Amino acid sequence: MNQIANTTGLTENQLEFYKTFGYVVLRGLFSETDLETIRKEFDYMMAEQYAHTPYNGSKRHWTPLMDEDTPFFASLMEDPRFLTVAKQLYGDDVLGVGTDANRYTGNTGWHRDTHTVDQYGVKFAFYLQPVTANTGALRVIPGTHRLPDDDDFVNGVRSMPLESVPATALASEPGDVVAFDLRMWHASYGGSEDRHMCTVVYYANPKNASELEALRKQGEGNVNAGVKSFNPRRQYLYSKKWVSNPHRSPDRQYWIDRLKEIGYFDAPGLVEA
Ligand SMILES: O=C(O)CCC(=O)C(=O)O
Repeated sequence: MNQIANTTGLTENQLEFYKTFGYVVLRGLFSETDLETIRKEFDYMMAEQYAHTPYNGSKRHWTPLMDEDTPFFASLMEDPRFLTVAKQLYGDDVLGVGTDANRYTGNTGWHRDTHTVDQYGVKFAFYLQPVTANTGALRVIPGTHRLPDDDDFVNGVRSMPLESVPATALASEPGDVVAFDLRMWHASYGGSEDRHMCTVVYYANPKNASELEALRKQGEGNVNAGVKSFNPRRQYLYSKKWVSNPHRSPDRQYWIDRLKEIGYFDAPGLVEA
């Protein structure tokens, strides 16, 4: 049900599964050749961004990978393997917002990727090492993308040992991609001190005043969660070059115009000064 080989779209069953449970696993989306390129670009950009604090396993490293010095990553938001699926899930006007790379260390606690259910979309996540339930695979609580904002639930989940929360672990091999709704509760347990993980993220286009406001706020949250927490060399999420859309991509131009109109780019530190 939740498996697929190289794809340019989800089947009806997979769509239904995602809508109901909030995730789908896409098996073998990347070829060996893709993975070789991904690893090269990953290593290059991590070294570039963290020359001032080389990785020692004590703190996660994170960096966006959206510019021409990592061309394969830069192409992923427009790659039909992701964009077609994102459009199926959230509509043709879905907004591509980011591609990043991470070196995770140890467990990741239970959380959602949005500050409110009014802000939602899909994260495609792929690990560059095999991960299983007790070695860092993404754990999800199926169906929780449908839960409202609920402090009691937050406190309950976070009051217990991470691994005792009832959840599904999405084991994966390099090349597999896990897609999940940003409102879904997720975590990971038992991962190595240097887990290489990358993401491609799309936001649903806001449909009303509260969704517009939620997306504006998310811009600020993204600066805090990214640039401020991890302190990479580049002190912004989007370069001037990216926003100039050098390849005249119609998809990217639509995203940029809409994100500007919404005020998402107004958050200080989001776009290169
Ligand atoms: O891989 C992990 O440890 C967690 C990933 C995660 O929480 C995320 O991508 O939001």
